[in-house]
Amino acid sequence: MGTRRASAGDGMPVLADRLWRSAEPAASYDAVIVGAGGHGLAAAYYLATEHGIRDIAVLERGWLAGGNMARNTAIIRSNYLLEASAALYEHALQLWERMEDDLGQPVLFDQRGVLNLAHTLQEVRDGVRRVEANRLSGVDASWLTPDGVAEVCPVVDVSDRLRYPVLGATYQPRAGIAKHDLVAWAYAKRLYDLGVDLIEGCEVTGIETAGGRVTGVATTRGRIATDAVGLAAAGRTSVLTEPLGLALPLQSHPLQALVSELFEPVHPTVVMSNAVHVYVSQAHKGELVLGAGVDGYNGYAQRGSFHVIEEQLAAAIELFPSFAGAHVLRTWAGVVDITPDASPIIDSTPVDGLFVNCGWGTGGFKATPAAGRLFAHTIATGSPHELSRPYALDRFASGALIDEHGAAAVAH
Ligand code: FAD
Ligand code: PYC
Repeated sequence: MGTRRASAGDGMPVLADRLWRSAEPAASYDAVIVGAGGHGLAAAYYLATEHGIRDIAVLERGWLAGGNMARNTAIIRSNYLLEASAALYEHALQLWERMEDDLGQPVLFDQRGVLNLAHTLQEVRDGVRRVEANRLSGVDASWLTPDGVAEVCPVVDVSDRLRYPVLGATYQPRAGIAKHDLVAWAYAKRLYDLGVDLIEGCEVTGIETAGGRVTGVATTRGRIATDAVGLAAAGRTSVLTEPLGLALPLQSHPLQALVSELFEPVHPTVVMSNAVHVYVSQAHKGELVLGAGVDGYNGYAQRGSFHVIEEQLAAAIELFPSFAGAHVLRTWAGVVDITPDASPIIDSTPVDGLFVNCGWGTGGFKATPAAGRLFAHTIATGSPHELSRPYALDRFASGALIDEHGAAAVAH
């Protein structure tokens, strides 16, 4: 098992672990998936395992999981407000619960629970409403008082000294974190076994059509013929669809996170705070993992503004005074694509053979297995899975929006 350095289409260095095959592209495939993040890999996996389609290329402009997949903070939960979302994210959570068995690889899914703190009376009302809605949807959820919060996570300051004291929290015990890079490797290794080609350093530069249907893709490594293209290119979907006259309701924004140096286990769960605005967990290795909201401007660069980092550190210290002595080890950013209702799009398009999976914004990691499974269904059958029907493009024309800005729990 060796490693290699090569050059991606945009000149970025590529470090690819040879545990999987980064294949040479063939001249044609039954299906092409654009993007080797979690969603693209999972879509290829379900196309192969549930729909018998194995002649697939997953094309990646950079390297395996070099996008948001290995830049996210790995929080997995299903405590969304609305029925369509609870159904989608709960389906994902159930797939997470059996992922290691399905893929035969470790992904370190750790159901350590998530707390969404409330600091104002309105947040208390919204949180209690969400707990009740979750229970009606079959999602595990309860409302905790400040003492209950301290019991679950003793390092949170629940005193009334805070600028915004903790008034309570929603609690989902089955939520947790996984190790995101292991998830990508697990899918990649299974795809290798299934005979799917994963091609790194291969940027799709255009989608070719004739008579209103897809005929292939232009790439930095030559033309590839196919009559089915699935876009799982978070943050860059519209770049590929706009030349076809297909404008999508998406905005791309940088989203940052950071980790501290390593500590012994001190933080047993995941804590998210909308009002003070930071979310914190402790990684398997021991780093404190902190994130906050998106940068306010649109952009495609995988870096963000310093003031966001400053504010999230201030918020963290406010809620977790014992973290004041921690040092920042590393900061980074990804590029997330956001829809007007903070919910994703999984659909076919007016171009025959072109399918989109996008708009997951700040919350698509938790959806990875479900997003892949539902997207594969759409690609293989040409019609939506029952769970993804509400996530069609036409909701932006009909007005049947799925507004999850609150339960997205990260400022947009
Ligand atoms: P990506 O990994 O971004 O995959 C898309 C891939 O497409 C990339 O590898 C990219 O290089 C490739 N690509 C793009 N254009 C082309 C092209 N033209 N040709 C070929 N390849 C192309 N979600 C949660 O649920 N929980 C969290 O805790 C969480 N935290 C986050 C923290 C941060 C800092 C960030 C940035 C995101 C976070 N998210 C979280 C969101 C989540 O990471 C994304 O919604 C999700 O990863 C998107 O799906 P993906 O994994 O397929 O995306
Ligand atoms: O969707 O839970 C989430 C999340 C946490 C951090 C970023 N997104």
